[in-house]
Amino acid sequence: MYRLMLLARRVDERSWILNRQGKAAFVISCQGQEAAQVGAAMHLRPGYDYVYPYYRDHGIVLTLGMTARDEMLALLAREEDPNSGGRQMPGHFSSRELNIVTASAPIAVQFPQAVGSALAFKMRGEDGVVLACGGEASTSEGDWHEAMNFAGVHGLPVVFLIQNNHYAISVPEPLQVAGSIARRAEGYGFPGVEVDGNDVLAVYEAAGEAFARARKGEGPTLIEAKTYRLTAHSSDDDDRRYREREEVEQWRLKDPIPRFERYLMENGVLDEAARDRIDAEVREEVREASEYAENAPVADPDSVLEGVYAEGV
Ligand SMILES: Cc1ncc(C[n+]2csc(CCOP(=O)(O)OP(=O)(O)O)c2C)c(N)n1
Repeated sequence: MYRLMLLARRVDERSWILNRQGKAAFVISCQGQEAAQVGAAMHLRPGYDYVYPYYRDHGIVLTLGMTARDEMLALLAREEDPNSGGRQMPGHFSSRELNIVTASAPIAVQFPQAVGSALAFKMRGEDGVVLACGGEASTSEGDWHEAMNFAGVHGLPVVFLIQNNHYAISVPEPLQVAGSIARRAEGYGFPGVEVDGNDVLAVYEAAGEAFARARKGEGPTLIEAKTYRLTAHSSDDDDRRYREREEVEQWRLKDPIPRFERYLMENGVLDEAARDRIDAEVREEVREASEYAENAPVADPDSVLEGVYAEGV
């Protein structure tokens, strides 16, 4: 989990560099949310369970088996990008082999779709689980409430993971969320838990219980992971206009990666040599991925409508 969190962070950092160099048009970060993502995604069986990620979920797709190279190919819109052949926005993940369902730009539309996949698992009598992710602002949308209700009524095998990072672009949580997100689950007839989203082990444990319940046919769970995004909303946003630097610095002290690193070292799982080796390997993986993608061909403009309209209908 430590390596995956670090990989997500380094891919993200590299993406910002490529953006500042004018090579990547748009970056949307997972920085600060790696623990919530990796801790939950560890319970997925790639290619069997289904995932409806949201645009920040680099940690989720990397845990499932996407690579740094896949991420860089998508970021730079290359033909070989396995998500969409360079046609989707970065962060709109998709993989048939890994059962990652592509996202649309409107927030929260993934939740009713995820619940539909969970219904299919139930109707087929299979023990698959669907993970559906979003930020706290997506819980303001009707789609989320409809999905929660339908999942509760039909006792579906779906885990809702809300990564509450306290902002919807510039809108702070108190102007967006009434009451507690986790406690809303009770109204839909299933358990909701609030967890420290910067503690990967806490998320791992909460998600483990949720996945086990779903697999046993005991229905949905809502997990609200309290976390913080350390970067601006996207590379087009200037977060200095709506939040104090002191606030960001306070949250940097709770950064999930150094926190987990300290824990592993204190408990004798990781030492400085192993830490440095993992860091060097991850940096090299990301450097190679970036170089590969920069040299990869962009999609042929004549193929722009492929995958948009059905052929031969
Ligand atoms: C239906 C809809 N409304 C508004 C937007 C514009 N928009 C994109 S991301 C975003 C903020 C979402 O915040 P949250 O769900 O908390 O996730 P975060 O980006 O904070 O991780 C908004 C308002 C959109 N994409 N779709």
